[in-house]
Amino acid sequence: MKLYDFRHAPNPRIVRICFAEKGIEHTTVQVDLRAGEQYSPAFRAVTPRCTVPVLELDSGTRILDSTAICDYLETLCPEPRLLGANPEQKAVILSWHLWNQAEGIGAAGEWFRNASPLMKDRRRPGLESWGQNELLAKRGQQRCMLYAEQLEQRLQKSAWVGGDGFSLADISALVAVDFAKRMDFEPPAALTQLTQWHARVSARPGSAS
Ligand SMILES: N[C@@H](CCC(=O)N[C@@H](CS)C(=O)NCC(=O)O)C(=O)O
Repeated sequence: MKLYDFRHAPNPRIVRICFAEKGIEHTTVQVDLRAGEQYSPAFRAVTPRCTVPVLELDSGTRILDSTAICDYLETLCPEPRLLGANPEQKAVILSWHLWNQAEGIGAAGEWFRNASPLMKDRRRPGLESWGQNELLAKRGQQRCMLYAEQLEQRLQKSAWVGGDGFSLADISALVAVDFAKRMDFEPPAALTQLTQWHARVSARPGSAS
């Protein structure tokens, strides 16, 4: 199996942590998004979306989305479980995971893409050029705070984001919070459950991936 990755990007990190938690062997190819390698003819032949992660199976089949890749890894190697032990748990975990991607990574991404000089004319992934927008940068920053507050509320009710144990929902929430931190977002100290959960999840060996 070959993972097309970029070590500084959030969605590939979700997949890297799943690989590490499950101890699944694979090779990695770095696609340097800062250098524009996602637009190269060679990578466009891998995916017309020009995004990472992509998982290429030994059969040649390619999986083009982080959630689909994590689901595939779970089916291939069910232990340790990251998507629950039954359909109900899986649905709850996925509902939090998808929320983390849309509202956490999505918020930090909106801020990053509209504020960072690295992302000039790259407000959206893909070949089309989209100019940056100051209002969207501000909105992304505000959405990061809202996400952190809502995550705190979830963690007041549940020790883990997805329910009874560590899961994909904790992985994507960690990636979302760390991505926001790279934009100088610091969750307020009053968000105590979030702070404790973040320390607990960060201490797992796989989180260094
Ligand atoms: N829904 C996709 C989103 C993939 C995505 O947007 N990846 C970003 C990195 S986190 C990317 O490749 N961006 C390319 C670019 O910014 O040009 C997934 O979860 O895998």
